Amino acid sequence: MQRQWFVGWLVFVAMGSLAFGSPAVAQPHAVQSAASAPPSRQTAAQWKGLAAQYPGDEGIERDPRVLFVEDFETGSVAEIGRRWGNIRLPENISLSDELHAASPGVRSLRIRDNGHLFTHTRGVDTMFARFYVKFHEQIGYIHHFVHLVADRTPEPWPKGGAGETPPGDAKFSTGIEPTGVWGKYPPPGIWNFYTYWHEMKTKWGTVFTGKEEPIEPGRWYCVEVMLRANSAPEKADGIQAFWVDGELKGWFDGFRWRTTDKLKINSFWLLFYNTDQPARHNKDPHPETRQMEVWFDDIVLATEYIGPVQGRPASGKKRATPSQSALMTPGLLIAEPTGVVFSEKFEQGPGKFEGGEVVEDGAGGSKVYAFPARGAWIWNAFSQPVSEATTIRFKLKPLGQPRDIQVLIWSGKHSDNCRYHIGPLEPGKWHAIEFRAIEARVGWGARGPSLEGDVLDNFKLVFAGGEDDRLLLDEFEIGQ
Ligand SMILES: [Ca+2]
Ligand SMILES: [Ca+2]
Repeated sequence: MQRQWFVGWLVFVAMGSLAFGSPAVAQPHAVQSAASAPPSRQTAAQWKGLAAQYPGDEGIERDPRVLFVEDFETGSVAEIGRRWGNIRLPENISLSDELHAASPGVRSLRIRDNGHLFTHTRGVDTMFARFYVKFHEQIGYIHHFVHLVADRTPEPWPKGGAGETPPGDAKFSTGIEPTGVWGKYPPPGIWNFYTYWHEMKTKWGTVFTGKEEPIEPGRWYCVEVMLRANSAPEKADGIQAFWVDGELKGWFDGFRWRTTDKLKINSFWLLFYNTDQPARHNKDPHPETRQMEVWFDDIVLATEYIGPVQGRPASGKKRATPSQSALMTPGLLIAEPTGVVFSEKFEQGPGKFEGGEVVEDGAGGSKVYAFPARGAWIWNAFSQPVSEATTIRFKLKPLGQPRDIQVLIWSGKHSDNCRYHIGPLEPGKWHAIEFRAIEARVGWGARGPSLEGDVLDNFKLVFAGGEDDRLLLDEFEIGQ
């Protein structure tokens, strides 16, 4: 049973065109640091950093406080993308011999125009992210930049969510970004945080500006971010802070980032995202002369302050053993289903499904379930306590123009429907849908309480559409 489920997962991953090239390899086993007093702005200004213990960063990847290391010294861009787990626009990403003065290696990463690398670490309550960065001398204003993310239900790819306040048990994130402050500073501007969490007051995230020092284009900087979760769901003692070249430049505290300590910081997004919007917002007089290029190097993610590279490697030029995404270790970030507890393929009829009819799909003679906009549902055919692992998976093929496809699951606990919205699906094609039951939430926008801790004993699929529009459903499964 377990094996069957796992094979199904691999097939799903392949269908999603993901670049998981290497088999799962366990990360070096890391231990949580002993609990210590919450840091303050005063104590943080005195931190020396764990990089001081590893001249030239040599061996830093073996420190139990270190979550992830990338020095861009090993492998091609494609191989780097595979070990991170997700890469966007690799054709814009290259290896470069531009180096910062303390660089212990010979290569950095260059991104032009748009692109990203996205990865996961084991979930932590405090994440530090140190990276070296240089902007092109003719850089323009940048739309979005490097992010740290806490995501309860991580996927290999970064999720959207712009303009949406995330539920307090699902997600929070912060970006360290250059901003022009509406044209007050020349490009790329000054560093600030661009932050999303459940208590943010504005639709489009909240900005936190530290010491207002314009970033010089063409010069390397060592930037480090700390994102520290609140210590208990009811406490507003979360922090975010940033350092530039080892000096504390921004400190913001008093955040109740999350409403459950099951939500951990677990994702790092090396993002370079550009549109023409920031040039307009900052009234850039010469956007056409801009060169949107950035270099990155010597990234270390850890549970304690890292600090800039100190000294030289004892062995001369060093090369770190590259880290890889924690998502490649099944069950490390979120419990995985160990078996299929319910399955319906419609080969013997509709089973307990109602609202539609069994038809031949045509392809391979498989039978599938066709239903109109009012929906298809299954009641009391299973009864599963909803845990982190509870996963619902099925395939859908729209005929006509079904819109607003969504799942409704009645919650006895909340006396309301929990919803999960399925994005627009291209008609005439089969699509693999998979989500965690805890992602289903009360409310039209599915931003209310989660189905977590409830019982899954019914399921309904509905959509908006005309009289002749149909959805085809097949291979419905619940994993637990
Ligand atoms: Ca390097
Ligand atoms: Ca079938």
